[in-house]
Amino acid sequence: MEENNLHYNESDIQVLEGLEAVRKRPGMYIGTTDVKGLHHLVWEIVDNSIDEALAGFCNHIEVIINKGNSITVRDNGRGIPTGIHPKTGISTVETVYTVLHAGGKFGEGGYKVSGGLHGVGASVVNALSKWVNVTVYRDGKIHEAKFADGGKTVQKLTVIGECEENRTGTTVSFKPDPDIFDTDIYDYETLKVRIRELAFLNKGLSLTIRDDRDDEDTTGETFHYEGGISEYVRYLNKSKTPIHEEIVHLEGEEDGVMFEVAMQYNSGYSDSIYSFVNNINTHDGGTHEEGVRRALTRVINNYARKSGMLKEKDESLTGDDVKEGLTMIISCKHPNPQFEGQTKGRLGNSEVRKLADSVFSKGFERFLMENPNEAKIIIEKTMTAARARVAAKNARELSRRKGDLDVVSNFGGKLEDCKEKDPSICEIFIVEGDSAGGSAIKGRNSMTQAILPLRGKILNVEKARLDRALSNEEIRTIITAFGTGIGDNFDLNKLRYDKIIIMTDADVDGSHIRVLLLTLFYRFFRPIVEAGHVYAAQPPLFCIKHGKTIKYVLNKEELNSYLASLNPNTKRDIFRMKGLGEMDAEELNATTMDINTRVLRRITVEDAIAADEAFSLLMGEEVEPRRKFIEENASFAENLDF
Ligand code: 1YM
Repeated sequence: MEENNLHYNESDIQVLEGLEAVRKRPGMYIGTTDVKGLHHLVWEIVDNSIDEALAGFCNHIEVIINKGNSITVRDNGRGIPTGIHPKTGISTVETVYTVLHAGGKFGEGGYKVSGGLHGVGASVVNALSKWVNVTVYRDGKIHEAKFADGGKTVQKLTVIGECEENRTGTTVSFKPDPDIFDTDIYDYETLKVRIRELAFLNKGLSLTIRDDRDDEDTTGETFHYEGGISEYVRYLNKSKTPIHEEIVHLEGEEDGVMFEVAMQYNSGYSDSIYSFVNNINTHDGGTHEEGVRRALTRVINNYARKSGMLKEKDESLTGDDVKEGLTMIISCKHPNPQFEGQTKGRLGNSEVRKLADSVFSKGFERFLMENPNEAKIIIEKTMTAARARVAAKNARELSRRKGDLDVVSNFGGKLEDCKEKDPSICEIFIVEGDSAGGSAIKGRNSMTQAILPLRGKILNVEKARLDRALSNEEIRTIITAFGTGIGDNFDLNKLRYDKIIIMTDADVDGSHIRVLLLTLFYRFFRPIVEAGHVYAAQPPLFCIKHGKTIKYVLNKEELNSYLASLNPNTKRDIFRMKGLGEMDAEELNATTMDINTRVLRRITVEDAIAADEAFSLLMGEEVEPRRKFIEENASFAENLDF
């Protein structure tokens, strides 16, 4: 046996040259030699087990990170064939592990549907490893082959023992070559996420992952989903609120192409649509996705019209309307997939478009017919999306006609923070406009007062469309500044300021911005409002000077009562105050910022609710009040970035 290994013949030399090519240009075969490439090796081996599972011979795959960051992959399939391969004259196991591109079809029947980014296989892993051991359980025997230093055979396939007649499978262990890879440390979480995904995508298959690097005795985690991609959809909707119980699951097959889709709507506004071909994520979509999207829009429109929910005069629902709040997994298994695009992330096979369309439309039509209650909920959801879209468009056009475009500009929030870190003495002023922002920065106490100037006034706080609101730079700046996080991660204890002070002009535009901010706070930071941290600065309308006294008052009533309190013979000057933007730093400080002279009004939850209601009206069902509101508040409506 030992002797055998030292004899190289003609074909051995060819093989070594092949593997040497892989070592010279590893990037060509596995993409990168960073941490991503390191993990890629695992998937190349796992892919062979997945193929065996898809062929119907394997139902359990195990991945173990061993001490020293070597990997073991084990399956209970038929075991790689152990006989002599007719073309190479060496065992099939050795052929698979040493001949480049030999991972494809050897045996009869069954097609390779899985496959990594580069469609390479076991021989590439061998070429890039310090050592590889392959053990095959087959025909009651345990066979073993060993390779080292970039794929050189150090032990030809040898029977090393016996096993039960019915025990079959393949176990492969390998240690990536540290000379090739930038890092040799495997990340459990990375492997686990993909293992779980593979379990979702291949129903009935059990996949186990275990980390043996520390001394603790772990059993690892096993993923197994009888429901396949339906359970994937349920998993993705776990932290959301589904609007119908049953997950729609449709599948079909034609000419060896398998197509499957699972979907469920939730009450949210964003969509999560993921598609896969042969277990690979097609992040740029392709024909399978196109077929489904087309069919979804068509079937929903047909049903909505037939059921009378959508009237003759109503516009058809768009592709965007029907995917609001939709969680969907599309999975296609294809014997000969054509991947297109820069990153090969799009399926190009044109016949799949028709298959996807027909499987989806037939199945989904039937689902709607058989589940009228769920159908109604789904159609209503898409019609609400359509109404929101139309309302937003109308609001824009209406104010555009009124020539109110000048107020449209971009925020670009830049926080001027305070130096003090103790939240209990810090305050943040959210200031309307750049010039007021500039004066506020000059006039502030920089130890305890932070300034966030808002440029223009586009704020996206469209009802609960959280993901879109988060794309607004201003809102992100506000979230960052507050420090509390939002949604599930919200933590009031992390609030970085004791007072959040909205500083806007005492005019119509100022009050609009205040409404927008309050709505934002009410929806995303309600506990901050409830705890009484939010204030509105009250810039004075009048200034009275008499002798050495300067007195600011908020309104006419206060002015009158103050004047009445003075000696009628006192000589006094009364000034009407300018807007925030026209005050210099000193004036701004004296009137609205200095804690000794300013007037703040604490915002109550009721104030915030009132602001929110103004929004709801705009987004609401009732057409007439909404039209009136938009007309009366054109510039306000225009400032909403729907
Ligand atoms: C831990 C890695 O490689 N399992 C595996 C691989 C093969 C088979 C079974 C298999 C395939 C076929 C017939 C066939 C492979 N065989 C080949 C080749 N696990 C792992 N399990 N019998 C067994 O495709 O017809 C390549 S991979 F080429 F030898 F058939």
